[in-house]
Amino acid sequence: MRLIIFLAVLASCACGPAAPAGVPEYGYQVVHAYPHDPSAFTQGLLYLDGFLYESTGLEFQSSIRKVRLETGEVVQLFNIPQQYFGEGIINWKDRLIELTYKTQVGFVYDLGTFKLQKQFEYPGEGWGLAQDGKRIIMSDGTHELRFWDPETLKETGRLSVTEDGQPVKNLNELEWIKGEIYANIWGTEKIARIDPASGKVVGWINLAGLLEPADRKNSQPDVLNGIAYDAEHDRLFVTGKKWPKLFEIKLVKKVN
Ligand SMILES: [Ca+2]
Repeated sequence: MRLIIFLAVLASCACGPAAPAGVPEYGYQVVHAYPHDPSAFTQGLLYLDGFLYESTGLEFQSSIRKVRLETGEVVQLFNIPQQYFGEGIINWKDRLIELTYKTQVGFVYDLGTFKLQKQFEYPGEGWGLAQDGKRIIMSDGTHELRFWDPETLKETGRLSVTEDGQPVKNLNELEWIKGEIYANIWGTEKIARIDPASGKVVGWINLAGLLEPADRKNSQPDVLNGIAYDAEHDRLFVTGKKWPKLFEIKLVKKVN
């Protein structure tokens, strides 16, 4: 009888008031794995009209590339001047805009030819770029995102990104997906889903285990870096620095 009462108490606890709702967590399902250049130190990634556009970093190795999704083939490439460490890229109209890491200089290229059109300056470090159709969104490694006018590339505002009132730092590669900002947290296998109005993290995506140990061993890959979204077909792509694969994934909400 005592056991029955104990079980009944347990059951009533399980059915009692819910704990305060935490930030939802998401795992993933791999829809498809595509080849990715294992020498590409990925910094920025976007999808446009059937191709990926990717920027790579490190001094002497930085480039912007147009990549065929299905094969990973680099169909167009521009090596940026050796003294610059390339960072995030984003498209705006017929242009590609790119950041550099610590040199406080950005570049504007012709989207079709990759011809350098101009360079511009901004304060602080440059990490990631995205755009929401009206604004360019920029990360600098802190917990703040900057908004830029896409034509003038001047700052128009900032957003402090928080979880439970605490700053979420190391915001890196960015993507605008269905009204949210996705930001991978540098050095982790996590992507934060951010409300662009409040700056609050509204979801965490955990990509642990996405790149299998065998793939890590063969090509010395680095951290997760690179989020791209095909809005027309609702496809989400992720990869990492020197990863031999680029994945299309679907998010799977975890049940607490
Ligand atoms: Ca991106």
